Amino acid sequence: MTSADDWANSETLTTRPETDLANLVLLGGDATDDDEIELGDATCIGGDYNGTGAACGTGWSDVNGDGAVDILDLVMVGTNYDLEYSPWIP
Ligand SMILES: [Ca+2]
Ligand SMILES: [Ca+2]
Repeated sequence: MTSADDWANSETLTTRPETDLANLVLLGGDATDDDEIELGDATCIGGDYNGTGAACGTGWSDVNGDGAVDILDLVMVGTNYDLEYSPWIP
């Protein structure tokens, strides 16, 4: 429960502090978690096709995280094939 006293020492912020974000790397289709989208990723996904996800080294075959290993995961590999990273640029 709040009261007027709870806000007695409050102050409205007119500016917000800036926050530096770490570099983000977004890789769609890197099932093997080696920062490269290549044949091994497609092989991993193919090996668990119609499954719910399986380890591929330190990666995971369900690359889009929807709980199913299917064509959508392979599409991610195909879309980003031969890429090494995909830096996020705000
Ligand atoms: Ca990979
Ligand atoms: Ca999936």
